[in-house]
Amino acid sequence: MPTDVSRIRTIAITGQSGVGKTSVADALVFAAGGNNRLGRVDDESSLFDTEPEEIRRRSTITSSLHGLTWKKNEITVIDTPGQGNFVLDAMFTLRGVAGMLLVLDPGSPVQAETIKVWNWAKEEGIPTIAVLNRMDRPDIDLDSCLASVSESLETSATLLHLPIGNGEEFSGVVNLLDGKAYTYGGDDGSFTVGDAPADIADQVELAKSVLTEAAAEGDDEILERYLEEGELSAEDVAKGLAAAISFGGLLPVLCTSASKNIGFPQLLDEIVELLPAPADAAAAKATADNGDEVEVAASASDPFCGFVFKTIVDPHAGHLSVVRVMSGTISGDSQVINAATDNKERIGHLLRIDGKKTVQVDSASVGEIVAIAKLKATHSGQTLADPARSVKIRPFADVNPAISFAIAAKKRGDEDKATQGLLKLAEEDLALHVERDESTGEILLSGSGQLHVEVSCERLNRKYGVEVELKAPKVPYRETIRKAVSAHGRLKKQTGGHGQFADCRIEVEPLPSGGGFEFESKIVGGAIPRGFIPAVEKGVSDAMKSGTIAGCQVVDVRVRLVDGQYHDVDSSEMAFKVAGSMAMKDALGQAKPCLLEPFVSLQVTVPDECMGDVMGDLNSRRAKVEGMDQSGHNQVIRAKVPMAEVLRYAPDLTSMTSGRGSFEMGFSHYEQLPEHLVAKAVQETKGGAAE
Ligand SMILES: Nc1nc2c(ncn2[C@@H]2O[C@H](COP(=O)(O)OP(=O)(O)O)[C@@H](O)[C@H]2O)c(=O)[nH]1
Ligand SMILES: [Mg+2]
Repeated sequence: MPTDVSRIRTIAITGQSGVGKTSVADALVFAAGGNNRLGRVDDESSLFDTEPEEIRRRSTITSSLHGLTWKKNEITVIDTPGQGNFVLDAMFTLRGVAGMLLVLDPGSPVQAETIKVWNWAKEEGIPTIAVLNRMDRPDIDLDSCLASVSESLETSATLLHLPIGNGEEFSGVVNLLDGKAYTYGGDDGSFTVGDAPADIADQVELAKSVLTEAAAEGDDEILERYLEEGELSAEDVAKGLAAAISFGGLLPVLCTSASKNIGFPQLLDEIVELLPAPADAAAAKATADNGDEVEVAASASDPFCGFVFKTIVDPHAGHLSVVRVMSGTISGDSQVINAATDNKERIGHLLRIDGKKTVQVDSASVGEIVAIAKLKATHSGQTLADPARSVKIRPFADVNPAISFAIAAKKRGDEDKATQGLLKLAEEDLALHVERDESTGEILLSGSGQLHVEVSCERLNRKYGVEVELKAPKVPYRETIRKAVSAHGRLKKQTGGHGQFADCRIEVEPLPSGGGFEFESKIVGGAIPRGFIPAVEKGVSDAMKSGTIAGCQVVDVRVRLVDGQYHDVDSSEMAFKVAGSMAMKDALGQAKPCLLEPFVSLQVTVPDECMGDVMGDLNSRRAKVEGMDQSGHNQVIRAKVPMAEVLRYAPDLTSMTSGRGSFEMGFSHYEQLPEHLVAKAVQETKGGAAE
């Protein structure tokens, strides 16, 4: 039986670290009868935190999915990481869902990661319900908690359910919309439904009027009615609420305690009530084959289109592409097109993912999330489509890594295995980048922070059996010259039979920055036969691979071959290559060589109050600040900074701004390295990595 599309809900559970997201996810599955005991992160029985790296840290690292059925609705919940190093995974997850549960902790102030996910959800137009979890904490001041959430998230955080009992006494909730009280006896999840306790009647009235007013503000027509009549029908309240939630003007707040197992059936009811079925979600932006911007409506009768928002690579189970069906239906044993590459892909098994388990399904319809096994040429962020309508859903935005390390395999000869394993991890983890730096020859592993890169190495070892060490990457210094010179290279060897002879004279001069390498021949009258001239050029460029100061690539040089000699028998391409190389080495020695260092363009976004610290710090890093712009409560600083000074910028910015700053960085240009830093750079370059 295909699922009724109005009964599908797909929900990302987000929020900063430690608020109880994973515990809430487990409690939802338990409340729906999807698990016969309540999974708990603390005793390693969570259905969501199952990877050894997560269990060891008691902290989610990658998103994980589980399906559940609630009153005939098929709900998929996706638990996401909240820790700053991993929170980007929540951003990708939001492209797979139609609703979000933002988990908050009444005892800990809103941090940067919560603000980030909230803003992402608003950008994506994903309606959100907040869950105030950990309501069993002692001494909760609910009013100031809601006020501070409202201020931090620039919305109106409004109770939809009022808690019964404070702290240890927290024992249930009153639904302000229908006035019913849900009271729990113990922590087995059982509850009774009745009237609100008399001693909180005033509180209920007050909270109800706050809610009504907030709902009225969601819709102009309803607001008018409210102002005229002073009250609203239940229907109007529901309509106003839905409108206010849809644009983020109101954040409805429910109360739970995951450890006491209170409030989850009521939360499930509200998920169904307030969060949209994917078929009600806004049409997705896409590009047609001819480049036109089009929209893909969540329609069951249109051809199939699916967005791959997650990839799972398991050394045993293989490659799973997790797809949100954007339109139509997909069935096993069918054929689709990868719209990003135009490759055909054969669909074999379709799977539903429940934590670590998978269950085979026959088909998936619009709005559902389904995993497709063994699509080797399809990656996260790509679109699969019916060949009849090949459209590309807006891909993921590129992620700029914040920190890079050079890796070295602990066991010699394991380099290749390490690189292959890391590339597989990067398929699952879009914030992880693996590349070879051509100028230093190092394999660079880049990610969102040191912890992210370290955890990735742990996973590499566990999943692919390779141990690697992390080192600060070498700065790719270069060399150039500052003076025009003439130089000479001559090879003359007589060994037994026929010998080796070549002779060349060159003139070498500096080119402006970015000029690269130019070579021209001024040979006239056949002083060197034409056929040998490319060999001279090859010799010259070989010599430039290793400069005289630190052995770095030499750049920004023009070389003219002006004269030479050859011998009918003893000259060869090899001999001229050697002579060219000798001439260039001679030139580099005399031409006042110097070291060049790479600069990056850096754009830092920080709250106004952190501006002074961040600017002072940038100055100490030899930054050249180019400008500052105001953006809301933030300042955006643009600067050019030596790469050597910002190899570890991410953790420093995090600590200067308590996690509220962010930055983007990209290569800019090369400049001469100041004299007083040359010795250190030479030592780092010649004697292994920095530090
Ligand atoms: N007291 C209390 N502790 C909770 C509650 N929910 C979760 N925790 C605990 O908070 C810690 C972090 O929970 P977890 O679900 O991993 O948080 P996450 O980082 O947001 O996923 C764990 O030790 C949980 O047992 C709650 O409602 N009350
Ligand atoms: Mg978690």
